[in-house]
Amino acid sequence: SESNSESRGALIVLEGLDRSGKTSQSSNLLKYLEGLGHSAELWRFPDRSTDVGQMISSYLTNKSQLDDHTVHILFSANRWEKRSLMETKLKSGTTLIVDRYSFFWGGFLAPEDGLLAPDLVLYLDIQPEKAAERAGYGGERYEQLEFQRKVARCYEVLRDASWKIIDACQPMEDIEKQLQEIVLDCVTICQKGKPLSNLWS
Ligand code: 2DT
Repeated sequence: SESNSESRGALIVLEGLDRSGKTSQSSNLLKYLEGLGHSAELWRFPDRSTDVGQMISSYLTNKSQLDDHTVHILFSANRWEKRSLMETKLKSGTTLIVDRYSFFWGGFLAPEDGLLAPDLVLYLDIQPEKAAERAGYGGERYEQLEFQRKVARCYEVLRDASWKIIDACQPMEDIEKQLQEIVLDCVTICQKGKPLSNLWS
């Protein structure tokens, strides 16, 4: 269709264990793209500002108890809440740098079917033991070595050949440079009109 050749922003996702450096590198990337004159925004999931996001947040901070399946569906619902805004932003030419998206833990469940597929997934690769040595796991429910080990195994199952795996134990500036190069390629391809697609389709 005609819209397939329209310029748009890129959907760029950073994944990795807690303390792998996603949040710092996401904001570096935002500054980098803005510095080049691109329209870009930083998003993160869970987005704790929505109603569903607040339920997730109170679960993560141990203020409420929820069954695992319920939590997974809430994480998914939280992405659905933002789907149409996401599409609008991308189509209006804004690149989204997303600090975690659909791949963490239960990301292969049926409720994810139909969410927008990232143009790029950057995986900041770190051993759970190394991540745990870094300052301050924040004390949330999932920020424990045993759980992070399970998450690392989940990522191994979920990730495919299209993911860019970055060694998260390199000096920060080196990581930053590698990310910039890959992201700029992706943004350029999307500007040229790469069609949007859905996850798992
Ligand atoms: P932050 O510390 O980045 O706010 O993440 N999580 C996240 C899931 O279990 N499923 C999901 O789909 C997403 C997006 C990972 C808070 C925690 O939420 C977890 C860490």
